[in-house]
Amino acid sequence: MRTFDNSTSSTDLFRTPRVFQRMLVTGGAGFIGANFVRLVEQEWPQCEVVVIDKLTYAGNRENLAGTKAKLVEGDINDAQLVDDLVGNTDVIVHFAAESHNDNSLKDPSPFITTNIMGTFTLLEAARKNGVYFHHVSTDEVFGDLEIGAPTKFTESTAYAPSSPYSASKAGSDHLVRAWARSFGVPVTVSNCSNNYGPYQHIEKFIPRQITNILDGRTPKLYGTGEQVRDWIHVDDHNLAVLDILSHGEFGETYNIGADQKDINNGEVIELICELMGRPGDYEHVADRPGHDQRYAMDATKLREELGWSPRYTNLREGLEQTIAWYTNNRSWWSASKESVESTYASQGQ
Ligand code: NAD
Ligand code: TDX
Repeated sequence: MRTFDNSTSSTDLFRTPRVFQRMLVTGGAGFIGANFVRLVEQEWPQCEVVVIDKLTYAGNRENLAGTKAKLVEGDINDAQLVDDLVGNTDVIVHFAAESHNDNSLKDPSPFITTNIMGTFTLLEAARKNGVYFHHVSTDEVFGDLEIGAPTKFTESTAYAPSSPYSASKAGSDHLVRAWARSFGVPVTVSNCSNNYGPYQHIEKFIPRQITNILDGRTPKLYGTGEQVRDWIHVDDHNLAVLDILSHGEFGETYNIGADQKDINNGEVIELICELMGRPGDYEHVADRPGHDQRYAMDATKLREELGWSPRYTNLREGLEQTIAWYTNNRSWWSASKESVESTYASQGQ
């Protein structure tokens, strides 16, 4: 069992950074995980990365093409495999999850199995092997805020998840904190707002609209489109995770958000249509049941205690880069477009 020095104050930006030689990334063949693996190679080239990923519909080997990461195809619920991998690493960075709200409304079952049971399996391995565990979570655990209100979620906002997805993530967050308090497992937790950028599955809002336009389809806006999301570029999310890994305080939670001015879904779709030369060309479709109205993250703690700030402060520029990526990587998404859209069509979306 290793011991960890956590004696300095969390406000000490100059605390000796933790340095890792070996890292286990769960869900590293998915959107945020694959971008994270690429970032670790750039920023921490000494670190050997092993990825465990079940390669569900959302995972893709190609997302790791050209990286040095070793991909182990496997389930985070496979206790023996997980224990073997955790016994040979210095840190676990846990991204693996079922991640799409709309899917959780059709069938919550894999959300419970992966997000709750899978996290439990990893925590038990972390406990047994004395390994540091970073848990990647979401702003959705806090429920939603009123549109137009000045309020934001802070780390002490009470949990009030709305969907099976967000409830399963909330459950996993609670497990992580309990394993820290009851068993002394060294953990950190991050809760981030909506990500966008390269390699995001085309079921999600922004890549769905970009690929709709590229594929000659009409972009689809749920309901009135007045819901607000707090968009952050995936690299900014992952840079914050690196900051937490290197000098975050064990047992602490950090909110991650880019402090964008409130922008609703209708305005985002308008912007995408404009940037792609099809201004105003989108349609309203059936709303999401239980649709969360507004998310907004207060990331003051992360900024002040760990010195993080976002690199992408202009959504228009981030979207231009993302549109260019989907335009230049048609083969990455085109094979799945028809089936994603026919599933949505069967739901009136
Ligand atoms: P994603 O769906 O793109 O990727 C998830 C990955 O996990 C896939 O590669 C999938 O194959 C893998 N996976 C699923 N079940 C598994 C299992 N049982 N065992 C092993 N691997 C499994 O998701 P994402 O958008 O990259 O999200 C990653 C994490 O970040 C999730 O925990 C999510 O809750 C969190 N998060 C996402 C966002 C966002 O905007 N996308 C925002 C905040 C937090
Ligand atoms: O076609 C669409 N049209 C539309 O209007 C889709 C797919 C979505 N929407 C709306 C619903 C949401 O208000 O856009 C908003 C964003 O939808 P999603 O991309 O599905 O994201 P969201 O439900 O907000 O959750 C995301 O952010 C938090 C991620 O998928 C989660 O994994 C993360 O935890």
